[in-house]
Amino acid sequence: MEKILVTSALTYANGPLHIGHVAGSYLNADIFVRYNKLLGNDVIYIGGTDDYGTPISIKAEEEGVEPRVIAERYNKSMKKDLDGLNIQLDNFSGTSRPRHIKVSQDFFTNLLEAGYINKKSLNQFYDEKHKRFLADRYIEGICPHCKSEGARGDQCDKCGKLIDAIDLIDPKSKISGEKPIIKETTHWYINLPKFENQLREWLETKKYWKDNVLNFIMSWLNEGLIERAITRDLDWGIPIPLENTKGKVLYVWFDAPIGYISSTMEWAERKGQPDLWKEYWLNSNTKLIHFLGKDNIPFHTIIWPAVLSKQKEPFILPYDVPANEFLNLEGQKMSTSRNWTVWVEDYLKYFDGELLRYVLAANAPETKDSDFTWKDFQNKINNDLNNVLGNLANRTFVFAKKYFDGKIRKPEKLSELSDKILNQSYKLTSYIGKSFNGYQVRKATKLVMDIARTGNKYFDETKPWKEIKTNKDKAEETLYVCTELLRLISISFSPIVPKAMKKLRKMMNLTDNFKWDDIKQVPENFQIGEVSPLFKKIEDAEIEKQLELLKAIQTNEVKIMQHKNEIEFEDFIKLELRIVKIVEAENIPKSNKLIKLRIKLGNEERTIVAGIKESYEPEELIGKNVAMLLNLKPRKLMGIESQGMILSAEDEGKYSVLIPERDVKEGSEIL
Ligand code: B3M
Ligand code: ZN
Repeated sequence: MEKILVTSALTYANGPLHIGHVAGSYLNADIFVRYNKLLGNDVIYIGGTDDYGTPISIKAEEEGVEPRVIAERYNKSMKKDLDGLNIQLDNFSGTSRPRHIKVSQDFFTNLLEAGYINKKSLNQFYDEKHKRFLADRYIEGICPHCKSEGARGDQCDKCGKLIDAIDLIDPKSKISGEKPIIKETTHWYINLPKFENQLREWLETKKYWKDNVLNFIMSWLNEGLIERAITRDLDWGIPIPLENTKGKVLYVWFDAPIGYISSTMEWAERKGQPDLWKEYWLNSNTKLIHFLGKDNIPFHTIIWPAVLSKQKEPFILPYDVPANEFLNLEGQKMSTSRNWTVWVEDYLKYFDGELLRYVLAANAPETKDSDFTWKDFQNKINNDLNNVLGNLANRTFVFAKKYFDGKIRKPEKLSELSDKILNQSYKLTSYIGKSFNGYQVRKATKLVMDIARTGNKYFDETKPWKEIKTNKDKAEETLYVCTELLRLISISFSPIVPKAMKKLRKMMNLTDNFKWDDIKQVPENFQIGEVSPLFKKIEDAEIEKQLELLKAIQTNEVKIMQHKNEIEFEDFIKLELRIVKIVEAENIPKSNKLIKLRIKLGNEERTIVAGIKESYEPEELIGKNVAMLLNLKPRKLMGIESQGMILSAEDEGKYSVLIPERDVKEGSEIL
């Protein structure tokens, strides 16, 4: 029995899950895990969200909420979407949880004490207007390596190279859009050159890694390793565990992989065996396998092993890093900011998760980028799952029910053809196993379909509908062979479409509790149970609808509404909402957004600063009864203390204050 620790890259919690995430690092991991569980290996599957870093804080600023709110929201929604796709992680954590913070700080301290971190002063881009250093995604420019536009301060999407922000050509602040100035700051660097020999030696033992991964690493090493900053000047992040370092946090890529460990700790704790994580992470027999997209390669194969190797405890290093290439959508690069993707949440409103699992497996971007198109989705479901596999099951079972009452015996002696077909298929299942083991789900998918195709051809050739009239045993033989093929499929296809295979097994009265080795347990007879179609075809109209939605979202006809975290009723009643009368209103000089209001309720008056100047002239507001939040902590805006907030609806930047539908007394409570 092998011990295997599988991880999926921790997804940034700055938006919901989309099919690019699924194809990049989740589905392939889930399939691998399911296969290994069938083999009886001791495998745990760990993941979670990457909660820090500029993707999350930028999103939070856009929404005007705390980054934690964003991180928690998407952590929850991703977990739900993964469940919807039957991707079963043993633990799904998030890096903003307290345990992770502590573990990450210890990792930093250990590395520092071991002498692999240097503190240095350096020049960095600084947004003068917003008085902030511009880390990572807060700055964009032209890539110094490949000269393509839109490179970010941490990495270039085009060539995948890591970037030192200061090297960006023609840099612009993401916050103000302006050219930043250069200012001195201090950061802590990991001394990668000092790891070079060690890393080269270690990588020598990794000749079995995928070519795309090895090529990437070698080009990196050959360019020479340099020291890399592992801290940032940001508010959102893990504070570095040193005195007098306020405002300095760990670089998100330093703490993120540590999330695999803290998530495993969380898992162990949930199981009531808090030390269980050590049996994986501190056990040289464990195979640590990181599933990820290609842009994450350098962090997992250079920096991460370096960091792991200098801890006080003997952590294992990655055994394999099967990185996938990218998935495009309808021939174009996926882009979440342009909404050019398929969100899992939306997908699940229309189709079963199993179907996506199949299509993404059949089309996995394993060795090169691949393309998801809705037309291809339909073709694969209709042709492969329905016409090939579903058809084999249906014709075999229906026939068996009709003429044999569902009871199919193994013939005393198989014909040469039947023998050949079965042997071939047993062999194919062992290739399928090898493909799973080698992270080749595309190939595994094709081989399963080959078995089903062979079955259909054999059915056609042996013509049981003819034989039944003259030679009933011959017909029964065909049914036996086809049912046996379906049994093989129900095991070997189950890592890819577990739910459908469960259904298939149920029709054959086979248990859910099976192992890969059961492939060899050839049954003497089958008893077919209730028969129903295994899959359903997808109509053209369903596909057209998806294409329309995709277009509509792009052209902004339909806005994807991103909902906030659920709250308790108790949270709601904490808000004191009332109707108040506006008695005075005046523009605030020098501000193009703010109006100063005086409001009255009963004998009480308050001052409010409201950001509605672009939508109202002050005079229009006087005398209106409007909705207000009273118990918001007072805030100073343009030097004026605002004692509450007027509620208004926003529509494309225009505000409309909320007015009760009938006349109500000022002070009336809003419930
Ligand atoms: N969050 C990048 C990504 O989502 C990053 C992965 C972290 S893995 C430790 O692609
Ligand atoms: Zn580049």
